[in-house]
Amino acid sequence: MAMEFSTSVIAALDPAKKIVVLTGAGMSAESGVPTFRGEDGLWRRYRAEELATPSAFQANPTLVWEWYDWRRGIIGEAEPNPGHLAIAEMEELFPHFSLITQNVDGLHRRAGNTRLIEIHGNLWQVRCVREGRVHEDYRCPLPEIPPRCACGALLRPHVVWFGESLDERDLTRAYRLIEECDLLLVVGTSAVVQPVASFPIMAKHGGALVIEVNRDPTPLSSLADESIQGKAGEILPALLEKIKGHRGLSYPIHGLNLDP
Ligand code: BJW
Repeated sequence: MAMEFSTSVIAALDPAKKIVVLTGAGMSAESGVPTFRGEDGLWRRYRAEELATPSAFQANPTLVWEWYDWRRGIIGEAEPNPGHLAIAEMEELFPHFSLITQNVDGLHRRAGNTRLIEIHGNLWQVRCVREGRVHEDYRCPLPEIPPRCACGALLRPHVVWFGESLDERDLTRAYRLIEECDLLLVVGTSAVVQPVASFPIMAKHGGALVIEVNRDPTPLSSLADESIQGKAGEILPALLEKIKGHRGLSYPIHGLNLDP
């Protein structure tokens, strides 16, 4: 059965508009990547303060790295799902498109998105705690836990832990995109972790339309202009098809305006 969307949702996806997509862990759930909160969430089985904080790493880098190595194993096997692919296609279709993801799994990049900010970092990057140098490391499992830099110091995952500041450049870029956007599409996030949880509120203050796609209701659901309940891997491809059908070939694809 064809999925129905309100006319305001379709109208909001005008190709001339500035669109920002903001994603969270629910985006990758259908790729088999565990979310954090909720029934099957990671925080149900592990204590965040024991694993995703600088003090946890200081106290027990081996434990923290074992957890990250396990997650890298799951993510390494995962493939972008139809929701990721739909968002990658949106980047092709909309000239003013940006993606901000809280996900560290790299699946948006693998799906083909290039105009993206990985605001909580990337699990496939490691950082020397002494020199601050970042490099990619796709080995899985890691041959040595905890891994070490050539300088002898510990390497850590290049992700943002609780109590740590987000990268200032990324945050500045994200704030600007949020302030300037006409539409914010928020997908698969529980919208509780700051500062990202404030982005939809900021977007609304700036006059943007906020549309949420989530399997379950969240604190954002009542604030959003539209809250579409369902799985990202089903809603986003359907939404994309609807937009393409509604607009015909009027999108400026790859710089070519195909309007008759
Ligand atoms: C589906 C689906 C399907 C499922 N389809 N949907 C102000 C007030 C209070 C506290 C703070 C504050 N400012 C800062 C803080 C402290 C803290 C914070 O926010 N705490 C709150 C929890 C209260 N924030 C920070 O520490 C941040 N730093 C900071 O602000 O620095 C300045 C500062 C520091 C200290 C004090 C004051 C200022 C840093 C936050 C870093 C978050 N890091 C993590 C780990 C990253 C690395 C890793 O992966 O290991 O990031 S925590 C974890 O949560 C991860 C995620 O990116 C993040 C958000 O989770 P997300 O993506 O929303 O996932 P879930 O699981 O929560 O939700 C999944 C959703 O999907 C659900 O809604 C499902 O329904 C849905 N779903 N299947 C569609 N198929």
